[in-house]
Amino acid sequence: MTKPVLYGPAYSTYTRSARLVLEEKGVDYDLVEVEFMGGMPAEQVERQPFAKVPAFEHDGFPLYEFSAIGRYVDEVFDGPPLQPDNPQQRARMNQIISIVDSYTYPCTIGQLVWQRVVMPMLGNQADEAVVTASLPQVNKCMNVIAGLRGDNTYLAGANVSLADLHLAPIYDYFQGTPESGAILDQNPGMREWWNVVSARDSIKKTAT
Ligand SMILES: N[C@@H](CCC(=O)N[C@@H](CS)C(=O)NCC(=O)O)C(=O)O
Repeated sequence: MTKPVLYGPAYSTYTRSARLVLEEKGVDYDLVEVEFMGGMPAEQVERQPFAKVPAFEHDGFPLYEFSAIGRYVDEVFDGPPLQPDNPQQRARMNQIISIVDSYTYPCTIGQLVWQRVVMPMLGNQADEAVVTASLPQVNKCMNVIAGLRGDNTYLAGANVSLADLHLAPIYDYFQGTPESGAILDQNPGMREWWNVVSARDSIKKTAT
């Protein structure tokens, strides 16, 4: 088998999630940096027609969408399984992945982190109205995910799964915002989860 290639910038949460999967599986891969702040480069739009990162290729097989990449890597490569065998735990993992895609990423990264981290980096001021508007939904997402995790070590059981690797890069940016403290005080389960997840080598190796 040839070495897989991942196209995307290390700072992107979805790219980092795919890297986390590859690292957890112990797969050797190449990361081709794609800078999109000035507009998505044409060659990336050829790989990903919706003009997003990441894109992935393995053995001549091109693939995009993190959920598909994560499952493919888990199923094709040796290494510890990242999807539970138990149908209920697997359903919980899939449910959390869907919650992260549909509800958590848009308010947490698209609104809060974008205004607090990206806008100042680009020399712009944060739009405080967008920050304020994002907080109830961010709080709801953290609350719902903490509730679904319950007493488990990881989000879908005793072992790390694709759900943890999907949320971790988003959470990592989120915890750097001043607004995270009050939200996490209300949802201590998320801090407990992060203490376990952030100790993993994959997280340390992919930190930017
Ligand atoms: N559904 C896509 C979402 C990927 C995504 O939203 N990536 C962000 C970066 S983390 C992106 O490409 N943003 C660029 C833009 O929207 O212009 C996936 O699962 O791969």
